[in-house]
Amino acid sequence: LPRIIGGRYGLSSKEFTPAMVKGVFDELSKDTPKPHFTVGIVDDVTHLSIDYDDSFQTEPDDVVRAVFFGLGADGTVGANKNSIKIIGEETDNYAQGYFVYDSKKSGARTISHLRFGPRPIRSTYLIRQAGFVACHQFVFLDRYDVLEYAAPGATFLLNAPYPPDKVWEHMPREVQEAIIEKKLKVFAIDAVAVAREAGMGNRINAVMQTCFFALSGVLPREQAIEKVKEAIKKTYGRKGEEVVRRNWAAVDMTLANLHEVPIPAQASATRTRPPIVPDEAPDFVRKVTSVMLADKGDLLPVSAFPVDGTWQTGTSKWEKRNIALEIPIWDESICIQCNKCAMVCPHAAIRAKIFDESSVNGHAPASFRSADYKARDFKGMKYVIQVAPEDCTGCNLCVSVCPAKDKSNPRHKAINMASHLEHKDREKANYDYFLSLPEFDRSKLARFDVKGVQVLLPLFEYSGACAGCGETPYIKLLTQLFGDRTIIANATGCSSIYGGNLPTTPYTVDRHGRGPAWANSLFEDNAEFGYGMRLAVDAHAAEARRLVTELAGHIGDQLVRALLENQQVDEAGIIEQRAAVEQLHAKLRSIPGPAAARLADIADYLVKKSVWLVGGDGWAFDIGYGGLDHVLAQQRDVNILVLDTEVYSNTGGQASKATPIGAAAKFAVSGKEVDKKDLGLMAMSYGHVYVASVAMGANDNHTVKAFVEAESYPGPSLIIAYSHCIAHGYDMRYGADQQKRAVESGIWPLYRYDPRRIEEGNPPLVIDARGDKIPVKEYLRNETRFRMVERIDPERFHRLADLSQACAERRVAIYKHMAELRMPVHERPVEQADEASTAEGASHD
Ligand SMILES: Cc1ncc(C[n+]2csc(CCOP(=O)(O)OP(=O)(O)O)c2C)c(N)n1
Ligand code: SF4
Ligand code: SF4
Repeated sequence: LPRIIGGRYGLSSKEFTPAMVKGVFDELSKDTPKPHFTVGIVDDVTHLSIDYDDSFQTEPDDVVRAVFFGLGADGTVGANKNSIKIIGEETDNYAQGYFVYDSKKSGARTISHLRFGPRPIRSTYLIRQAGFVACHQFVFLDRYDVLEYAAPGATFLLNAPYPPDKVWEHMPREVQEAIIEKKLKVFAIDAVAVAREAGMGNRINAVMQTCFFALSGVLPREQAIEKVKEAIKKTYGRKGEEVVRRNWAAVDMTLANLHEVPIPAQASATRTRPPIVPDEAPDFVRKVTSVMLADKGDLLPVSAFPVDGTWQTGTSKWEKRNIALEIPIWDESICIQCNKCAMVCPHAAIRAKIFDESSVNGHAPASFRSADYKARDFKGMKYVIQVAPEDCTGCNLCVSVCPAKDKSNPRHKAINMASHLEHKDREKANYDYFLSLPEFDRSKLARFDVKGVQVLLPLFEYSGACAGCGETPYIKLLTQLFGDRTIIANATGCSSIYGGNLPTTPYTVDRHGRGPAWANSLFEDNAEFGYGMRLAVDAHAAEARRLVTELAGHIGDQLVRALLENQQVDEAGIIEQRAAVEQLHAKLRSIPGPAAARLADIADYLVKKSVWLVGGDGWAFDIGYGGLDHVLAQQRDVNILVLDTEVYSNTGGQASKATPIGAAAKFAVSGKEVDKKDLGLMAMSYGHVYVASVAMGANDNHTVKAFVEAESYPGPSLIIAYSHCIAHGYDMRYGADQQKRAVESGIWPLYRYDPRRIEEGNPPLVIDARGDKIPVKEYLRNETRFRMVERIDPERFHRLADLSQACAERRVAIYKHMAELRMPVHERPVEQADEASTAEGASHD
């Protein structure tokens, strides 16, 4: 009988190469092959994986192989796709491209693998040995073994922020040695300088693409340049002539700035590549995370992974991406200490702290600056704004919202962007010192405004969201306000990707090792998922309260009263409750029996939890709407945060029911005809739901107020948060300005509907912005998603813009009317989390 042997390959999207195929055949030809095998993973637990000779290759010599390291959203992948098209269409070559992205939303690493050859290309795996390697970001030389892809004698193209005669000395020693050993030809260009001179900002794709064609010789130079320009016109034509003209200018300036780097016979650098993570990183981070960060995760053996599938949080702090070309530098003499910069930063990379000078250790770096704190509370304290230079993405948002200017030079603000290269080391020392300063004592928080809450420790930091992201500042705020009591059910979308990312996780813990709990189920079931979390929390809390009463004789009346009567309405109450729970734990250790053991397990539920259901508009308005509506129709204390980017951002910008009228999006390319659904108004129709519409960039204090009110409301709350997004098509540094325009034009209302006001005899709806200050067109014209429609069909644009104006006016009129309505007072049907309601809650199925 033939022997049948089963094997698995490509596990977790891993590579399956000719070397592995040969390994399989070699295994089969053994006298006693393994009865089952895996190939491509190192399985040191079941020992079923087979060995193979990784250096075995079958690729023919006449195939041109090129590998490009780029930064997500820097245009490298797009340019390479264009190159494939050009070569595929303009030469007799066959072309192939594979694009490998890491898990960051953008602003992270991409590797493009391009093959060109005279015969159809059937190599369905990535390139290992390339004749051309390009590194579009100099910092990558410190982080990745870029030249591992270079075949002997290959050409290496490097974007370097140095003149050609200085490039060599700035390379780490390992890179110099690899260049010499492999006899590489090295070419360098300061592509950012060229792009900026051409008016392209930091977009270097056209420059680097031109270099590739000039060096690779796959097409005659003149013809290649002509084709690159044609491709630019095709790609960017819709964005306007100016964009095309600037790209062309960048192409024309490129070759004069491309230089061959002379290679000495010996490596001269004393600097070696820095360790991926520092020695003080936790064991797991050093042994597992760092391997993934170095792009060698596929080499991790099975035994490296936790058996129960849990994954460490608080690891993004070990991933120093250093992707900013410029970072904000603080001028304490101008700062008015408003904390707006810290509030808006998508990456928690600029922070505020107030501290008592007498309590610090006195080892401040000479460059560390602080100022006297200007406020009635905390008199005599010091204040500091500090950037995390290695985590900042250089998005510029903080600088653009900073209101403080030097009167004699209004271009100089209290924070100003300056070269990362020049300031990194100094600011890194300052930031390390900043982190060592004591955290603000939460129990002392008296003011719930931006100035007050931005000194609280964020428990969501350095995420892989896009530079300038409009979603993440809301999540960061959430963790600052509600700290480790936060429990988040996250719908699939951008927020589940940057929130639950690998290799590092941005949700983190405080100095007690406590942080938010977070989980993602699906796109479509998040409201139900989070509702289930609430029911579970309530059931545990009710059981804990029952056991406290049952064991009252052992625990003591005073502590029992403290535990059961504390309403935990503010931070001081929460802190008192935590202390009481600590005392309870101490008592329980000496109380025998299963009831005490059970109470010890669940006692932490006696501290109030804050349950949040978080997701995008695609989830809340469309795919998860049924569940969301169901949860709103209950009476449980859940808080819903909709990060409204008005499209499905995570999957490339498909229209949702939140997409506004006139916007071009996928599935609505010529401009959406119908206005966005008014989810807030629908939720208000229930009467018992707290509803707020916020836009942090337009009114940040309003956002804080809405979050605090929503959380304190003991029933369902819904916050719809305007989140600017790269899908809207403008430079994200202006995100806050654009939010302001949205509010001032009536496109985006600011309001708070609080059913508690009904009981006070007041209208429940309060409008917090007028919405008739500027015409809607003034808002629309700043975003490509609307302008595209104007370019293609001006008449349609004007029609849709007029409709949009009418819709905005209608919305404002409805809200104004509602804001005058006093409702009959009735008892609020909100249930508390007692045992009866838990039993009833559990029967909702
Ligand atoms: C049922 C289902 N359909 C489609 C997807 C693919 N998908 C994942 S995230 C996403 C878009 C999320 O958009 P949105 O809720 O607006 O959040 P954003 O990414 O904009 O933050 C889609 C379509 C999915 N995961 N599940
Ligand atoms: S530039 Fe952007 S990422 Fe950097 S500190 Fe400012 S807001 Fe944060
Ligand atoms: S936004 Fe400007 S003025 Fe306000 S705290 Fe930041 S640096 Fe100071």
